[in-house]
Amino acid sequence: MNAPFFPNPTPVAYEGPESKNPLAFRYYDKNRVVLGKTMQEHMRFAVCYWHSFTWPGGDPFGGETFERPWMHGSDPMELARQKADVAFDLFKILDVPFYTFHDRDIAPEGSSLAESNRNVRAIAEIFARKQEETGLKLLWGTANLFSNRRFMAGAATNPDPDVFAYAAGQVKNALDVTRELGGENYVLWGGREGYETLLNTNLKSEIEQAGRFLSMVVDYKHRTGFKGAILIEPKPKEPTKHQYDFDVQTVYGFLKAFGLEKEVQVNIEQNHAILAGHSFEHELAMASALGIFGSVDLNRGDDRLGWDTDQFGMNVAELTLAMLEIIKAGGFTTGGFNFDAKIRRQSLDPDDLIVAHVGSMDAVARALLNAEAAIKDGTVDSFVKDRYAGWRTPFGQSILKGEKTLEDMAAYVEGGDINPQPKSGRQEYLETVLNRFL
Ligand code: XLS
Ligand code: NI
Ligand code: NI
Repeated sequence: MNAPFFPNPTPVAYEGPESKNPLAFRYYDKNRVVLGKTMQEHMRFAVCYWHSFTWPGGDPFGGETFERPWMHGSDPMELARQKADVAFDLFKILDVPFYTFHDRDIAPEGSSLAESNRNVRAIAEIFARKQEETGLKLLWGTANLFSNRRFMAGAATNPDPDVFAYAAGQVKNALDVTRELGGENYVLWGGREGYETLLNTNLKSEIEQAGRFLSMVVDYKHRTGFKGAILIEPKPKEPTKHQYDFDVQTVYGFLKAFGLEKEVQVNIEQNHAILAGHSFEHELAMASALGIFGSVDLNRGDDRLGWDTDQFGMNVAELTLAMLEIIKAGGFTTGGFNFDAKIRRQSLDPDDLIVAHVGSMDAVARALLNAEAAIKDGTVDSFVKDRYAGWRTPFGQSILKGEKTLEDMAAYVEGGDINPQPKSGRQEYLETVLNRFL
């Protein structure tokens, strides 16, 4: 590479809401304290390697549009090193605390698993040095178990146990590298863990295999002393017609079936939520209710398209609802907001990468401020609290504790001549209240 890709790799500054500079923050002021934590601590932003540095701008009808310098050359390891330099420049410009990657994003696949794993290690050593120099941290690592044709019929859920073993060997290396780089989580997204037709599929066997695979990962995590969280990323479909990790509630059922519900949490993605027919905030609230909220892949799907468009999250109203759920869940612990988002294939300029991240970071910061105002106002919270007050009485509590039978309920109502009167749910009123803070 001759000229540097980003000619001026200095951090983007906060200029305040009046600024019209697209290369400045208007709301994201990382040291500003909101609800007891700085914005940086709330958000824990991460930039992903795959969309920003590995994807060339192709779609199913056309190839590369970006023509990035690190994607063209004869020595793939040299290109991987160039890519790492550009990536760390962007991390610096955006002043984010974290980044994320798949093994195949950072280093080329070799002719054997051993060679591929060595390539990943070699680049990870560069990362270790760069982390040391910059203070940047790894939010999570993961293994790409979906691009290579060997995984076309699944990784853990493949009909061939050798493919299961291959995937396991790849995950072992990715987990090792993630641990050595101090990664705070490890993610498993099962893009090929599903089926195209039941005519060639033994569903029972595949679910069993997926449970075994995840149990092996958890067991290895404990034996190697990996302190991070193991996260499953739900998605209902794409690339497979049906994916087993359909949504948060389905993943919880799967974890329960294999006794892993205390071991594994979820990484929730907006676009996956809407593909499952849910809202973003539904998936967040469900994860929180089930005690498995882990992290977020921040992006935005198109409501009218049935696939993952992975656009940058810019919808402040939607992000406010999401932020309210995240705060109710206690906020992130090991997780964070990972930009699983890509610029459109017409957004060719290096600046487009910066502007997209900055714009979305600002949208989230604004959402946090809106959520803070709604929480401080307290109207919505106290409405919900009052609505469920009956369940906090000794009577409500005794039902929940399992101290009452069906006959007790019948005797209570008939004996006491109980005739409950419906109360308004007041949805439009609550929506109007919330609009005051948007
Ligand atoms: C694809 C997923 C993927 C995961 C990581 O739809 O979002 O990018 O986040 O494998
Ligand atoms: Ni994702
Ligand atoms: Ni996705």
